[in-house]
Amino acid sequence: IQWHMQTLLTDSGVTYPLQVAEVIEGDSLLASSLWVNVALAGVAALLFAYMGQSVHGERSRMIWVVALFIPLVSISSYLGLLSGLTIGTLQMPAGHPLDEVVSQWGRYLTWAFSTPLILAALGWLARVDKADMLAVIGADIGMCLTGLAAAQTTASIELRWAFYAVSCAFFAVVLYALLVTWPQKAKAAGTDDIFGTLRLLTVVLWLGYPIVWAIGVEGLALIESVGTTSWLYSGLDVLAKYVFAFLLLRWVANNESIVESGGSAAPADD
Ligand code: RET
Repeated sequence: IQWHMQTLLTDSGVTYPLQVAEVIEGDSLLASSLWVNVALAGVAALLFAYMGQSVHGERSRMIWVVALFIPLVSISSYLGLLSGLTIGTLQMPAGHPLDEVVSQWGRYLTWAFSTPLILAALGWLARVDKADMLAVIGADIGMCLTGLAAAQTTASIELRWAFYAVSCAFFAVVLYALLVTWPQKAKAAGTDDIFGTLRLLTVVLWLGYPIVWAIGVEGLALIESVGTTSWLYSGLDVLAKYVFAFLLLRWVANNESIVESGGSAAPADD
């Protein structure tokens, strides 16, 4: 792949999506990390569509709709990467361990769509109010977009890590809500059991993403292979998206009365 990239770049100076797509095809580790998710997201979408047939209440259906969109966004995201449309090569600034990096920037872009879906589902489950939801989803989108900026910045190594730090600050807002404020609301809503499980899954898996960024090709490049970096993200995605959404939907389908009634708390604000 290194050699292939080199020829592409010296020949034209620019890499076009078509050429990048050829590179992906030539790197079976990278290609498999992407195709696996297209396949699993397809299975998940069909399964969730089927599971949704047994859900009738409005709040339950809202959760079901966002859960179904999670694999659909994922298929689009991975096809973007596979087609070369959302992958590019970047010349790294001085101080970066690698000269040239294959950046899967489409990942960061589509996280701005997929992660709000996950948080919306958790927020509705815990019956948080609209202001809480807005703050957390706003911070989450900020995290994804500044993560995208960190990956695409080539002006200097310091600026790359500055964006990384801002992204972490946004992430801290999300973690605070998931660990501190939302659990109390879930308790009042009577959904604290499943919320606790999903929160643990989410917090542990989401922490994996900034770690992969930091040790992977875009960060310190302790892992120098783009295929391995990509597999780590893909593995996290499988658990944080399809397994997460499956557990959520199965619970909602079996406990619709709790979701609709709002537990022992005062009536919801909406
Ligand atoms: C980045 C790098 C900059 C610092 C931080 C990050 C966090 C990313 C996270 C991503 C979660 C993605 C999920 C996708 C599912 O579709 C952008 C890697 C904090 C938490 C769950």
